[in-house]
Amino acid sequence: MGSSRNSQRKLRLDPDLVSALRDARHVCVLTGAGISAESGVPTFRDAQQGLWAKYDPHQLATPEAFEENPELLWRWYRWRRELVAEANPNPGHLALTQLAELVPRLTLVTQNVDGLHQRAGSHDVIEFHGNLFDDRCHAEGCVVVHNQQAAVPVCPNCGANLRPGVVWFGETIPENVRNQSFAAAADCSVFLSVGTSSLVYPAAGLADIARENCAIVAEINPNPTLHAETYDFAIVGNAGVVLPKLVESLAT
Ligand code: BJW
Repeated sequence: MGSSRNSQRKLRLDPDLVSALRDARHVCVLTGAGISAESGVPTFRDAQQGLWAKYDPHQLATPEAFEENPELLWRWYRWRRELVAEANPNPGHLALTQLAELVPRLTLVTQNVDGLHQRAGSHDVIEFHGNLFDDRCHAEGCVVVHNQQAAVPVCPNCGANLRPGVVWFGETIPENVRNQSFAAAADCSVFLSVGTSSLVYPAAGLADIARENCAIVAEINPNPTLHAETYDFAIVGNAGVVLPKLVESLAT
């Protein structure tokens, strides 16, 4: 694991980040698919497995793809539901629950739809891109509980196709979710960007909001992103290793 504070502060990285966290009034954490990688959930931009290797997730995760071939999308999402149901939270998820106990305030915003933060014990998680296990009416947007086994389930209220309760490309982030996340990024004193490629907006813009409001921004990722140079810290390593170490340093 290595790390680098912008410009000259390379060698004093971790102690500086630990003391920033120690002094923090409000920590905002944005997580992406990388934090669940160590639970065995493939990241969004990894090569997909098996049957799905031939599909580009960018092309599948759109309302247009669903409207063109809802059965294909349901097969993709059912496969992912099964995969996530068999996965367990890892030390990265668990460390964030501990971090929440060690700082005055922590807001956890996740782009992940897998629910692993909640299963690890995190509370009030803001699910920026929805939840894999919700079913929503594609026409009206309401979440529906049902026990249909059909290849493409339908809304019991209006007969439109049901779809997974996630946010696809070209769809807007629910207003309350967006507002809460933007407010937390603007208010926090430390912002941690964990396991995300920071390619997808508006989530990727949260770190910029934090920086514009004078927060210390740190990235944790084994592969530094294009944004890393502009952040205060870029810790190169797996979330499941770095986050427990950060928490351990903070607690001692
Ligand atoms: C590890 C690790 C380990 C590995 N430890 N790390 C402004 C500029 C440009 C474009 C836009 C813009 N505003 C809006 C857009 C359009 C679009 C967009 O951003 N496109 C870009 C691709 C350019 N955004 C939208 O459409 C959004 N809607 C919107 O903005 O509405 C207003 C609007 C509408 C229309 C036009 C314009 C504006 C909605 C975005 C919805 C994204 N949805 C998805 C799918 C969810 C459902 C599903 O799961 O199927 O969300 S896409 C996918 O990407 C998923 C993820 O949450 C999201 C982010 O991916 P993430 O988490 O970063 O994963 P990866 O795989 O990319 O990266 C993993 C990282 O982990 C890597 O860096 C690894 O190195 C790292 N890693 N092991 C730590 N052990």
